Amino acid sequence: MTRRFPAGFRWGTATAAYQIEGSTTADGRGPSIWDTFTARPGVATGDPACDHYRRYREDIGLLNGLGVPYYRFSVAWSRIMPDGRTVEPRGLTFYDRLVDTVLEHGITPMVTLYHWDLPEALQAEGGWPDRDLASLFADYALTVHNVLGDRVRQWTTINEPFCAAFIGYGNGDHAPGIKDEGAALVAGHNLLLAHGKAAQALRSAGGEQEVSIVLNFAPVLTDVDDVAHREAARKFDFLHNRFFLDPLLGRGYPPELLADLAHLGTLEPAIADGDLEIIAQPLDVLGVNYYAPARAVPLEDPEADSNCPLPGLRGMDVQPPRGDLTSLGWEQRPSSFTDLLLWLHEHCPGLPLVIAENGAAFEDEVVDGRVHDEKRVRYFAEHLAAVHDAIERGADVRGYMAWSLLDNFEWAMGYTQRFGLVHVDFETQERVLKDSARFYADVVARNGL
Ligand code: IFM
Repeated sequence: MTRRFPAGFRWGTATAAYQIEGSTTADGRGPSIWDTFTARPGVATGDPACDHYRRYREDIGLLNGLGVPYYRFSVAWSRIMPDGRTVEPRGLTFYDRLVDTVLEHGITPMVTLYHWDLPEALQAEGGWPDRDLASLFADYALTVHNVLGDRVRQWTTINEPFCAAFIGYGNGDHAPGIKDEGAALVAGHNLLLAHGKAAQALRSAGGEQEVSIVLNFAPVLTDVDDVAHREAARKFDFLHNRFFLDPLLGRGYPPELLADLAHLGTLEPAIADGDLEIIAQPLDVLGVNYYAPARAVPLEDPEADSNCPLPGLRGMDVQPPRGDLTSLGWEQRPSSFTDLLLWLHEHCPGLPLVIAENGAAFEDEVVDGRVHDEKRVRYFAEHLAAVHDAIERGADVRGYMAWSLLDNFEWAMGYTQRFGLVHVDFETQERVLKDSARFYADVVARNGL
């Protein structure tokens, strides 16, 4: 059976600055929290990553060869403003040229303003738990827009505030490596505020831009349909999925969620008058990242802290993933993707969705100049079919960005996890198209599966 996607469906690939650029001290770039966090013996850093800062023409040429018409990338705040405030024109020039190169190949650029690489200078002032960052982020957004706004129409403020806040400040697995659950919730609120202020700034610049934010969702599964399991799933769902979504939709934080987090005592005092109005700026599309579901179980003691890495959860836990796993140990469950998109369609009426990331890490090998990554081909085929199912059942999904164009720096996992359509040899920087790249190019060319 052939599955055709709607006419005009946006096919793309996605990357993020710190994961691919390298050249972390070039042209006046200031350190970001990821430079500081990885500056420990034996820890992989974002240098040279894919050396994309110097090889961007080659990489955009690869994308062009695949015939993929959209390219989602992020701008590094610390290239534009090394201290978080003062403009470094050479940083702007890099993205100016990148956008021109993308356009010269007939590809549409989609810019993300923040993909986790906060200037270290702003972390030194307190980082995301400091609400002043929200206004500084809006200034940065406008600065980038002033230079690229004549050619870039699609703007995403922030990628996955969940990870920036809860993993960066909650369990400390990501930069800046802080373990403070109360601060993590405040960071989450301030990231939403930063989104709202940046969205206002982008709109004030005029033009026809499309403004979005990208959230990562984990649909929750339970084995048993009883009150205790439903409540465990609800707690996880509200914190993972609705902490960020509901305020963006103008509904504020769900009262049950505020009650779940009340014992930390930090979130409600951080919500100033007017914040929720600023956060609820109209969105043109919602960026959706999906990788895997989560499985929730109740704990016998409702007051016991959860072992799951979400700040402040009590009385529930997560179970290990099941079935076929990716090399990161993530469960492959395309049907949860369909369920998520249908739920979002209902929960956010009238808001178009774009899949901003979906993909999988597997162990790949170059053999005779080819990478036969059949597991990734299957992953993409199944997940694209899941998106198609959701569209057929009414979900308004406008596009799909494969994560990722290139194998890259996978944050705390360094270079051990390969997500790319294109294999990168990190010693030689040689690029090799994987079978999944050819498969994806074919899907794009047919606008279908
Ligand atoms: O590599 C990351 C990306 O930066 C954000 N979303 C998830 C991807 C895979 O872990």
